Amino acid sequence: MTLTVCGLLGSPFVRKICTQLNEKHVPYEIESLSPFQADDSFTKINPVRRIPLLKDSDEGDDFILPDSSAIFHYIERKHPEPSLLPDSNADYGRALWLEEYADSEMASKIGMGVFRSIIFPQLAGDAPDMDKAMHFIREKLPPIHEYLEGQIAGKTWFSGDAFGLADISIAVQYGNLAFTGYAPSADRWPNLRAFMARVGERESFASIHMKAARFFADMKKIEIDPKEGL
Ligand SMILES: N[C@@H](CCC(=O)N[C@@H](CS)C(=O)NCC(=O)O)C(=O)O
Repeated sequence: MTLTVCGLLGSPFVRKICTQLNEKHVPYEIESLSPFQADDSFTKINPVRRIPLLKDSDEGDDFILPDSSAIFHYIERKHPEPSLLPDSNADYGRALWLEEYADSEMASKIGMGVFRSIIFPQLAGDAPDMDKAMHFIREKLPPIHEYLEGQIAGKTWFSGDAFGLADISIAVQYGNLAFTGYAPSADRWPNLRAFMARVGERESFASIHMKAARFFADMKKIEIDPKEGL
């Protein structure tokens, strides 16, 4: 049995799957695949041309699954222990909602707004677009931090008693913010920052996050005056 996660480690969706597999101690391989450079065969596998993809040798060469949500639930079914889905119906529902919130709202504001503005120009040898990134940090991200601060207040994990789907989906998005040098203010959103510190202590998350961080280590980062309370 060989599982292969295809994509780039800079993608939060790829690291979501790596973190899940690490939690379960399921061995896997990583195959580098850039959605921006892949040939036409990629469109046949995933018509929206996004990473990650998952290959599973048990299912034959034709089985290549797109989308981190489809992949996550496929892996939960194939390797149920330890479960990363909550037991109670309410917590299960909440975990699905928070996954969706992270994958859509957070990814669009963090990924498209901040990460791409800082990292993509530098990959091409250009200066980062600090103005665009700061616009998103000032105007678009505070409501996200505020909502999540309320959701995690008084709790260890976002949904249920154990680390799982919601926590991973949210943490990998904040991971991409960390690559740009920005983290939400600990004074303004203390519970959120404490959550990120807890996740950062987990080997499953930290090992793959640190591996990805090495790609961005030498790049210019965002610097914010703490007085701004961002
Ligand atoms: N809903 C998808 C989103 C995946 C996604 O947006 N991946 C990004 C990389 S972080 C991508 O492949 N982008 C390619 C593009 O925008 O052309 C999932 O959960 O896998």
